[in-house]
Amino acid sequence: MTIHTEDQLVSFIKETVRSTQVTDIHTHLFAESFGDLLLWGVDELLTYHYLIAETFRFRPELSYDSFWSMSKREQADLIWQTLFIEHSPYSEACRGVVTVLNRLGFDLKTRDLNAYREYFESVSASDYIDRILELAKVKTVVMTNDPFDAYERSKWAENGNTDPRFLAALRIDPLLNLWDSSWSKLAEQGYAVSSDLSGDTMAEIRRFLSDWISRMNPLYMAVSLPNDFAYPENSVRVRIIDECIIPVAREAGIPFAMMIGVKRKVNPSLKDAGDSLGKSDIGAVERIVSKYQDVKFLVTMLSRENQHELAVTARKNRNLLIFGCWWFLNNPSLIEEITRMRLELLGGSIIPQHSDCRILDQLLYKWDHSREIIAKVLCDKYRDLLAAGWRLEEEEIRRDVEDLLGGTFWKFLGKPDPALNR
Ligand code: REL
Ligand code: ZN
Repeated sequence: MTIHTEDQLVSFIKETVRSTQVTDIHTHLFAESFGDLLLWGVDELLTYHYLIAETFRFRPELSYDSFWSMSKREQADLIWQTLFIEHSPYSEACRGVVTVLNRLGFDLKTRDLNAYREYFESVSASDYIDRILELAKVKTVVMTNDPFDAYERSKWAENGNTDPRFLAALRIDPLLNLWDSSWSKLAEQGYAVSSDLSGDTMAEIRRFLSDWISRMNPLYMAVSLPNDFAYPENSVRVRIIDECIIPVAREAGIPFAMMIGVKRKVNPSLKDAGDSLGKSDIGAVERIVSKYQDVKFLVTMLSRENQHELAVTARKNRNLLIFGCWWFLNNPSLIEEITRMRLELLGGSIIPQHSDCRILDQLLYKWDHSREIIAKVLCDKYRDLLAAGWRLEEEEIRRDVEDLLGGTFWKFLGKPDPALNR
């Protein structure tokens, strides 16, 4: 149907963005068969590392050790008291909890955490997964799967993944960032590697990657990289990228995802909450993607300052697909700015957002909040077209939104969206 008025346009876009099912291309969630690796429920929500960092800011007297020696429930109580009762929860991470509780139908007037807890004690993981995916309208969740983690490896050995709504991504941070300590983990798994990369080491790393690709069937291989990531460079990391990651990605026909700009452990006392960010050299991205034009790269960068040049680099290299507003960028003001700029430079050939959820329930807020902004930006873009006399068809807008929320990702992979056959 043709759209004639602005009102019609705005309500159609809002409704379409709200109701379109998403492929969430990067999360830290797991399928039910991974047992307690899947985090869910209000105490997990409250102890999300974003909220831990915010709590310490309001509690100068709180020692790190005393916080870490508390039980999860005690930590959650303290965070609730600090961030939700003694202050108003308007930071994005706090607002997220409010959105989730609201979407689950809790009475927010009572602010009674124990009453909210009761619900989670009565529901099974399996029912809760169904409920959240349905409410969040997320059809496919891409996990982050770490073959260096012994506990996760045991889960792959026991059951693996049997839920088609969850798909794997092979995460290889230790291989590229911590070779000095990770080579022995490969050796323990039976790969003939040595710390100085001599002998069969490179071939054995390739064998390790191929074995895990066969076991997990990942959609891509992924790594987070520090803000001083350089390419090319005379380093173990770059040798492993050139001699192992690239050939294996090419052979398996899967992209290499680079998440660039993290500074790990700037405050180790905060544990997961202690990571930060820094500006990176876009030249490194330019050089690697243009050197390997037959390999696909998914790239996200953590610093706001890198976003414009990353979008321009994508214009020059069709084997580069940029994705998401990662971590410290996942705030309404920045999502809006970045999404607007990307659509202006790249049209729909982007993945505007991923959730990065660590806790299942967060799918509700991360996607609700992002959808609102994506819809707002799209309204402006289509409004400009309407004003310039372009004929707008509902079907075409629906197609474009489906692409932004997953279709572009599947086309880039060269695979049909598996959710279409479920
Ligand atoms: O995948 C990553 O490296 C990051 O997204 C995580 O390490 C980070 O802690 C995450 O919670 C950010 O949202
Ligand atoms: Zn992540």
